[in-house]
Amino acid sequence: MRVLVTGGAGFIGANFVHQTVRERPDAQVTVLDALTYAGDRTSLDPVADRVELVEGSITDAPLVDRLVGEADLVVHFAAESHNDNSLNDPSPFVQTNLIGTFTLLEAVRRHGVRFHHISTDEVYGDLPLDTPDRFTADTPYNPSSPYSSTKAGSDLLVRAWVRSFGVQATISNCSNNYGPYQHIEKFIPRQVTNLIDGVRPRLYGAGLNVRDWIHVEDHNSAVWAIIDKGTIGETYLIGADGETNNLDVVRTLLEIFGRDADDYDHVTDRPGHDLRYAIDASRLRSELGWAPRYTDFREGLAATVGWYRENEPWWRPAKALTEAKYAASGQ
Ligand code: NAD
Ligand code: TDX
Repeated sequence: MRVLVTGGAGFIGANFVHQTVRERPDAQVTVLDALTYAGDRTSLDPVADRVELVEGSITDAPLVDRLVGEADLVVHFAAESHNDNSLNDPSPFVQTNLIGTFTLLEAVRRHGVRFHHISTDEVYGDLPLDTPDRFTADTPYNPSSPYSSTKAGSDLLVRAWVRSFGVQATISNCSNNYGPYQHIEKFIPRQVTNLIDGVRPRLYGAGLNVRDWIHVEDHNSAVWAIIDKGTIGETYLIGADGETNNLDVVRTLLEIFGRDADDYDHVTDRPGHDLRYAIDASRLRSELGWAPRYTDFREGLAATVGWYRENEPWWRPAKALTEAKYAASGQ
């Protein structure tokens, strides 16, 4: 099977390519990635002999048309993915997340190629703290940020292309991922690399916002379950019952590093900061028989800390610039 992975040099996409090469010996993988600040070709070094990397944008219609025409399956991870960046400059979010997804949809429509669209739980907006409510596929869309609104728009494009043109597509909306190869602008790797540098972790506001953490390997095994067994046109929510507030994440990291439990700082909050995300993934479990393997969050975090300790050459070049950008926003 010929698989085209967009955004395969980014965090989740690179882990997906590694998992695919490991577990699907028949897969021929091509990655299309623009290698933005968030893409890193070295993330594919361990599988370089099995993967072709094409440097280019999903908004480049002739390139996309050629690559889609050579594929049996497109798995679409490419996106601008960071909320804080979308608040500073929404423009690339509209280009990549909306125009890029449109460009891919037109190509899979022309060539009749199976498409899986990777999206986020943030399309549903946020939930109150301390309620049992969770997102399901029936929750109305209510995105808060330029990032989540462009992801919501991309999901709606996919749904319309399925209904209007019979495109063979599925969608998944996943909760917050953690694991190896995540850009250090994101919450967990930012605090891990701060702690490696002896710097105190930075919590936005009071630190009580809740995220529903899932290990990236579990996200990607769910994506394969949907590709293998999912129903065309359906939306599947992916989550692993990992609700934790940001303060508890920081406290767990401080404990792993042997630091004092109060060794962190509160910084300026994110404007429009979503309070809580929580996923009801019961459909994925019952209909497709999927289950997560990383069920102990502390263990998964400790392994992730180990990865960042052992792979400093991978993240070090981005650290100073990433922190300078945060410092300019008081974060
Ligand atoms: P990332 O920012 O780490 O990687 C994105 C990749 O896309 C990078 O390699 C980048 O170079 C590439 N890219 C950006 N613009 C491109 C363009 N125009 N053409 C081609 N490639 C381009 O993101 P991630 O965290 O790996 O997220 C991957 C996908 O998963 C995104 O669609 C995101 O919305 C979704 N998602 C992420 C999370 C999470 O917790 N990180 C959770 C749920 C869903
Ligand atoms: O330094 C920080 N301090 C802090 O308290 C940073 C960078 C973040 N935070 C908070 C904000 C959030 O409540 O931590 C939480 C997680 O922040 P991010 O890592 O920026 O993730 P989030 O905004 O929740 O979005 C992530 O999950 C959903 C991904 O970046 C998205 O791509 C995905 O769709």
